[in-house]
Order: sequence, then C-alpha cells, then structure tokens
Amino acid sequence: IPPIPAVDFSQFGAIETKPLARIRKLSAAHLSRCWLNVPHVTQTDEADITEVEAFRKQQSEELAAAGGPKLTLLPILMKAVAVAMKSYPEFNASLSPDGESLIMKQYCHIGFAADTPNGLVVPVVRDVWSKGIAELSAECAALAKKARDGKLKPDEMKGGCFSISSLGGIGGSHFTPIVNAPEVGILGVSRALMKPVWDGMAFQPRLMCPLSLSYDHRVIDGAYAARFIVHLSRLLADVRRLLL
Ligand code: CAO
Repeated sequence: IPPIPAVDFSQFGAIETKPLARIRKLSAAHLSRCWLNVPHVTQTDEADITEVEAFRKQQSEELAAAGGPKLTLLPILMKAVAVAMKSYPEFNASLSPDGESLIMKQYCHIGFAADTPNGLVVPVVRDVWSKGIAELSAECAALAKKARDGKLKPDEMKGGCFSISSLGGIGGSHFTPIVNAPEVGILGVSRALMKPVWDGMAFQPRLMCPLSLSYDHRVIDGAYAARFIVHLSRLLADVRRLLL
C-alpha cells in the first residue's frame, strides 16, 4: 500500500507532538489489519425497542430498589445477538487461515467495545447462550469498569465470536463498524429515537434503534446478513421471542 507522504506541519503553523498511548497503538495496528484484510459490507436496519425499553426501565427500577446495579440495553442486545447467531450460525464462524474452510463455533462469546481514557478495548463476555440478562448485565458492568480502570487481563479480551459497538449512550445514527477479525460480524448500535411508524391504519410513536451490521463478505452473503438483521430486529421488538 503506498504510504501517506510525511508532511512537516510546522511549516503551516504551530504544532505539538503527543505520544500515542499503548492501547491506541495496538488497536491502530489491529484495526488496520482488519480493514485491509476483510471485504466489509454494512447492512443497516432500525429495531422497534419500544416494549423492551419499557421492560428495561421497569426492571432497572426494581433492581435499583433492591440495591442492585441498573440494567442497560447492552446485555439485552448481547442476548438477542447470541440467540440470532443460533439461527444464523455463519455469524459464529471464522475463515481458516488458508481460506479453505469455515470454522463453526459451538460456543458463543461476545465482545463489546468499551471507550476508555486510553483508547478502545473489547472485553469478551463468555458463554452468552447459557446466561440470563441479569447475569450478562452484571458481567458487562464489571468488565466495563475494569476496562475504564485499565485492569482488564489479556484473557478477558480473547476468544470473541462476534462484537457489539454501542454508541447509543452518546448519540448519532448509523455508522460503519470495522469487523473485529477473525470474527466475521460486528453490530453497531446507535441512539434510539421516537419516530412515527405506520401500522397500516395510523402513525404510531415508536422508539426506533438504529443498527449497523458490518460483515466479512467472504463468509457472509448479503441476503444472509439481511435475514440476520431482520431476525435480530424481530427479537428486539418482542423479547419473548428470546425464549423460543
Ligand atoms: N439508545 C438510546 N439510549 C441509549 C442507548 C441507545 N441505543 N444505549 C444506551 N443508552 C442510554 C442508556 O439507557 C443510559 O441512559 P441513562 O443514563 O438515562 O440510564 C445512557 O445511554 C448511558 O448508557 P451507557 O452507554 O453508559 O451504558 P451501556 O451499557 O449502554 O454501554 C459501554 C456501556 C461500555 C458500551 C459504553 O460505556 C461505551 O464505552 N460505549 C462506547 C463504545 C465505543 O467506543 N464504540 C466505538 C468502537 S469503534 O471506534
């Protein structure tokens, strides 16, 4: 790849040179490798999370009243992604290094991007299939705290099958997350907004959450990814489906 030519910026005005934090240097190299090796496509959708958000708020209040931690959207998304991966197992696969076969995983570990003062890290929650939302919530909160405090162990950032990057707490709509190779899919989640949605008779106010699914097009076909995101949106629209 032709390098970007070096520029002496000081000829244009005053500058200051700041060394990059170690995590930022590591993630820069990893993200460049992922971007250059994986042919990316990003499929977007909007999930109706009106009911699940009402449920989340009610549960959060009950947990807080009992002195527990609040329930955020992230563990609910994580559970829904894990359940969707059961129906769409190619999202739980990796390409073999020689590109000759797909390695299908019979476990489900999901990473989530955590913003820390030193840069981006991706702690991994293990065995999401076998855990309930309250347990996932406690684990996400503990891992996010460790990430912010710079106390994550290397093992806690390994073994992920899929990643979630949630920017919903900040804002913005859709974006194009970079696949965290050798995983083949990553879900970007943005801020949910109340929108008028036509129900066939009238517009109804519904809380719509933008989803951005980037995938490795060597492994996943566009139709498969579209079916996956539609399935995921349906699971989020009615979380009772997670029990089926
Ligand atoms: N829509 C609307 N509101 C949302 C939301 C969404 N999709 N997701 C979260 N929120 C709200 C929460 O309900 C919470 O509201 P209250 O404070 O009123 O309860 C608030 O936003 C803060 O949520 P949060 O982001 O702190 O909590 P979380 O569990 O959803 O996320 C974590 C945790 C670790 C994912 C987050 O702190 C973080 O680091 N996000 C950044 C990830 C990132 O950098 N991604 C980019 C990677 S690629 O460069």
